[in-house]
Amino acid sequence: MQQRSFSIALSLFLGASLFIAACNSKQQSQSEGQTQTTQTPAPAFNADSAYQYIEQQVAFGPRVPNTPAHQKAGDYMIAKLKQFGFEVTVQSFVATTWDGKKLNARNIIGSLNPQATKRILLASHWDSRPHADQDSVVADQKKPVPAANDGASGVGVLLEMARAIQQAKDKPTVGVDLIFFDAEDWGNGEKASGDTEKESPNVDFVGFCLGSRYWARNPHKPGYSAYYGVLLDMVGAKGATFAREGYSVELAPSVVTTIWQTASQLGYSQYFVDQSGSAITDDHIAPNIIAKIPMIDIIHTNVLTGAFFPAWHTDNDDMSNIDRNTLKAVGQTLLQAVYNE
Ligand code: AHN
Ligand code: ZN
Repeated sequence: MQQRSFSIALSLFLGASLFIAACNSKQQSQSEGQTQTTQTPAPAFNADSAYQYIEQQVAFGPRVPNTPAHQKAGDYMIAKLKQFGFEVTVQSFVATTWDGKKLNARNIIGSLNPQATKRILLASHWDSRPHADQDSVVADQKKPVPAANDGASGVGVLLEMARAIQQAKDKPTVGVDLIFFDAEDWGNGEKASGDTEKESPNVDFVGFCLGSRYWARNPHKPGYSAYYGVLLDMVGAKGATFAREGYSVELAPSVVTTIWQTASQLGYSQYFVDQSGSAITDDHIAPNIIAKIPMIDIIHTNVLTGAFFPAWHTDNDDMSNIDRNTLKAVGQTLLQAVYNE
């Protein structure tokens, strides 16, 4: 009798332990003196799908503010976020450029688990640069940039993450905010490079990053904060290399470590290289400096020269630059990082 109640107690105990372990897969378990962490596997990131989302943006034409292509692409992104079950906030504002133009701009925000207090912010700019001023063909320098990599790639990766999460059986426990910043790329390249050398990091750099500066000063929800943030910029080119960007290391070192470690665990170290890169003025600066959110920039630079990809700010930044393997490395790494929290 005593034996029997003991075994009932034992099986109840074992059953309860198994149940608790099953409920919390992120729990640390002690076995033979070793601490092991098991993690919720992230859903698969579909690179074909991400590629299509980039293709569709590019098909609208260059998404230069104050043009119909820009309007249509923004509407498309809003519709996709809603389709994937994200709560959408559109932040409309007028941005004044360094050359005195007024741009009708929209920051587009998609939120998952809007009530969760612990949040991860993932961002990319969605506008196209109005002038391909780096093009070697002088006649093309006045054309707008197709911006497949410098613009659409980050948005495509984030939209595919949204789709993958919606399809997944297991959902992330953290809140996730996808922010598509507008009016990033109207900057004056020459002045901006001098500017960033002078003061480091400088929120008031000439002309770039108007959308992220607006958002950091006027967050879409009062008192908004995030546990950390990741910006994607030029994340679609074949053989892309992401060195640890300088301001990211300075302002959010632990986030850099987390993301590079996650990439390494997934076997993507040929993309997320173990190397320090230069400091780049981008949409992560204002969130860090103004909104006090530790945010890093995953940005493709050449490991030897530090230059951006060859078609940067040229008429050649079209779909021929986009490689599904790069999209997969970035998207799967970020999905896993989200599911690790
Ligand atoms: C500068 O050239 C100072 N920053 C690069 C920001 C950028 C432009 N990212 C994409 N296009
Ligand atoms: Zn650009």
